[in-house]
Amino acid sequence: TKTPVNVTVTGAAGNIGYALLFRIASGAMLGPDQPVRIKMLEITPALKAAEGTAMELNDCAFPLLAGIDISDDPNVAFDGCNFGLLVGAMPRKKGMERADLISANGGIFGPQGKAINDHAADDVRVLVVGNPANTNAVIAAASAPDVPAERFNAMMRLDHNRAISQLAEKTGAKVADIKKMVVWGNHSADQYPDISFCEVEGKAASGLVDEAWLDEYFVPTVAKRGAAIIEARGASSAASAAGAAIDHMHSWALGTPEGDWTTAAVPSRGEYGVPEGLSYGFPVTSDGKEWKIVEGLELSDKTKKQIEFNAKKAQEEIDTVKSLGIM
Ligand code: NAX
Repeated sequence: TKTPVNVTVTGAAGNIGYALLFRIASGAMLGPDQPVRIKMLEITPALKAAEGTAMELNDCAFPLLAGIDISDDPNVAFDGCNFGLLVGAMPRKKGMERADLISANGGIFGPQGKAINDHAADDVRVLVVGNPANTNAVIAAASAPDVPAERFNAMMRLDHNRAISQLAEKTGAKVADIKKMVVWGNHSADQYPDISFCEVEGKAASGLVDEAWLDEYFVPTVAKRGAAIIEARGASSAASAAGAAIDHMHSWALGTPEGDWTTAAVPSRGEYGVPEGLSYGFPVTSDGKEWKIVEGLELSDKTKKQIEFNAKKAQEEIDTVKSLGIM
């Protein structure tokens, strides 16, 4: 049997945490033969709730669960970390300016990045889920100079999955028969779900749906899905966000299938004109070790324009971070 790996989950007592931890422990994330030790990080007032979740995890008697640690100290929670899921973040409160939100989250993701730098395993891989996820990933990576920046991802997989689900519904195809979806950009209303390269049961998706449906329904429905879930459920996406985090780590650790790709926000090296250093949603493949951005795709003028617009917005957020002295 394999030796257990350490999986750190921040915000472990929150909504996404509650949907995420049980699937990590069940083997859904890293496979049915990989034992895991879960390390939960929470703020001090939420430690008791985290203990309750740990009790339930133990009560599931998961054969792959090798142990649980709970801490309010990032240096402890990231000690030996192989996989980090950074879910806990400061939510936007009424009357809060964007700069206030970024600065509050800088105070969380900066120190967590440093703790990862100083205590995590050499092979650590990090997925940032807490919003603004792309910017928080850049902040965490900047605070971890000894860890290669590409080990810090931000989550675009929920947007990717939402896009697949919408296209499946429209075309009557099974989700498993939809390949090469991509959502360019950052996890915000400015993202661009793009079916240009998509195949549905081996046929080009662009021939199956019309331009008006794409512009007027598909793109806004995917981009604003989070708000629609809140409206319907009275609470924000939790199980679907956790599911996307599981999918992201699964693809990264175990590889993407031949003939397909997925979407992950990874540091740009200037691909498709996206400014270097942004954490940006690209089409990517994984060999089980690292992501590779799919290069050489021929972009339509519309896609180019959307990528450029989104990159400008993402860059503005990073400029705010810099002007606040967070990095
Ligand atoms: P909750 O408010 O239910 O849970 C957040 C948890 O994080 C709380 O238990 C809180 O105590 C903890 N926390 C706060 N600061 C912390 C710190 N410094 N260290 C450790 N833990 C800390 O939110 P939840 O619904 O779980 O959402 C978590 C984050 O995911 C939010 O930022 C949310 O905006 C973001 N989302 C990101 C998505 C994406 O696609 N990237 C989609 C879903 C979700 O909206």
